[in-house]
Amino acid sequence: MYTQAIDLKPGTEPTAAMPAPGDRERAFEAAIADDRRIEPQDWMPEGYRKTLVRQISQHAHSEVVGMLPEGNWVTRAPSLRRKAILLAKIQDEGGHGLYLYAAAETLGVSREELVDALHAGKAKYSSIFNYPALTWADMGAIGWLVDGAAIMNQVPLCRCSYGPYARAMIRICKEESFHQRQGFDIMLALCRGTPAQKAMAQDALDRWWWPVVMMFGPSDSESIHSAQTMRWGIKRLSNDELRQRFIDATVPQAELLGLRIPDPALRWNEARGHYDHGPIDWSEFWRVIEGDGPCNRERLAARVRAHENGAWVREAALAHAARHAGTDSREAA
Ligand code: FAQ
Repeated sequence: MYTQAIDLKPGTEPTAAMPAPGDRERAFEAAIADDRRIEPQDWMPEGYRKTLVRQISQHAHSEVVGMLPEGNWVTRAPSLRRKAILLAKIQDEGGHGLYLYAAAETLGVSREELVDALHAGKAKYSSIFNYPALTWADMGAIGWLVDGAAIMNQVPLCRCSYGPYARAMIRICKEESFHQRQGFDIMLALCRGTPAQKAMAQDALDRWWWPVVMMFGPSDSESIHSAQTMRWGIKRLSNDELRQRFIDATVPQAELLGLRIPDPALRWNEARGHYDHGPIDWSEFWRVIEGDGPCNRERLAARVRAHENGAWVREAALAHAARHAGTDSREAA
């Protein structure tokens, strides 16, 4: 994973005023045990720092790459109102990327290093954004299901042990909630429309359901990071627990829409108090995250192109900042 390739700044070196090594480890463990927040200036184990850089930057990349499938539909939205809403949603996603890169930077990595890792294909982003958005109904399915899954995963992250990540998640979750509703609203309009529109909504659900179910990550028995991340209070619920919560919440919504979830094994289990679901095709999941999904190459190429095309904006901003810094120092003198 790319965090190994990134030269993380070493943790703050102890000074006379700082606790001795054994004490600082105990202080960290006590903060975790008491459910207190760890802040950037606090001592933290290198593994904790690296795990956060990995997860937060993967999350930031997902938000930014996640703008692409929807970006394709801005010019084809069916009305001015739908277009304005979609534009606002996509802009929110860019904003989420910014908060998250900023949260990652508090851990001693630069945004440039993180973005380079993404463009070099070393850093992951969510598997879900490697699927194509083929019809307008996909804008509904992405909002309803992808944002719905994102909220399920992200609400517990508001209680993450790392302060900057937890605080970023609070605002992100509020915006994701609007995103989920706008998606459901698109689905509702289609399902109340003509038979062709309802069929389009069903087709989108058929194509997005399983990729969304996979989005929560491998099953708990295969999840290499979960045990440690949960012990550190980064993740609060396991991949399978979140997946189950998502399925339980979404089935009644599909019933309300009059749509059929494409899982013949899906049924309510009275004894468990949850829906049982059919087997997940994990070979597809691993293939997609290893770079061989339907749109991996296209998504990465689009991000690299956008970054190259934006070089002049970064250069202009730096030149402007340098000129102002010069003016300020002349004024101070
Ligand atoms: N895609 O041991 P675990 C959104 C990787 S935001 C790709 O279980 P962990 C908003 C994992 O990195 C969506 N890779 O890992 C939006 C690890 O590989 P590594 C993003 C995945 O970290 C909506 C390996 O598999 N949300 O949608 C995926 O404990 C609409 C083993 O897995 C977040 O990032 C996957 N789906 O749990 C935007 C939330 N799943 O790193 C636009 C924060 C697993 O060792 C439109 N992240 N992997 O090489 C998390 O909660 C966790 O990182 C998980 C994975 C749950 C994603």
